[in-house]
Amino acid sequence: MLGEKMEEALNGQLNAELYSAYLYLSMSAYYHSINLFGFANWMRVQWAEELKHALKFFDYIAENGRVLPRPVEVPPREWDSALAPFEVAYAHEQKVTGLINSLVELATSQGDEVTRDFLQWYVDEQVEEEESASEAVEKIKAAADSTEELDRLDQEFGQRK
Ligand code: OFO
Repeated sequence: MLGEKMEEALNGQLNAELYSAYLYLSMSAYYHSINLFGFANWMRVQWAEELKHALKFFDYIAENGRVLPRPVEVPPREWDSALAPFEVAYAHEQKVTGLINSLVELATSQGDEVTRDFLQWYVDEQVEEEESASEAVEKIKAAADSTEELDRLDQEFGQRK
């Protein structure tokens, strides 16, 4: 059974993962609106990843305590360039890594080894999350000055599954 503090913090993270999903879906909508459909696909795939993260928290909390839904913040809707959402995504993933690390610290301080082990999956996942966002930022920066390069990148991002 989860301690009260741990349950509260995990519910907070469930909410943060749902926000991440909504943020990436909003970014996908933005890219649709500027006809970068491959970029939109990349963000939609990321949305699905975040739902997976959220559901893993949901299942763990439900099995060991109580899921307590709360409102999910509305994400931004507009950005001023093709690069901007990915820069925001990278900064966002760095923030999420910090949130996961805080959960690990809490689990450790509460002597909750089971939750600490459960969180290890997220610790590893965040390394990939940061890497893929930062890689995408670099690729967009390299392609930004040429329409042809941007089109090529749009096709590449369209292949993400
Ligand atoms: Fe759930 O890793 Fe991104 O936010």
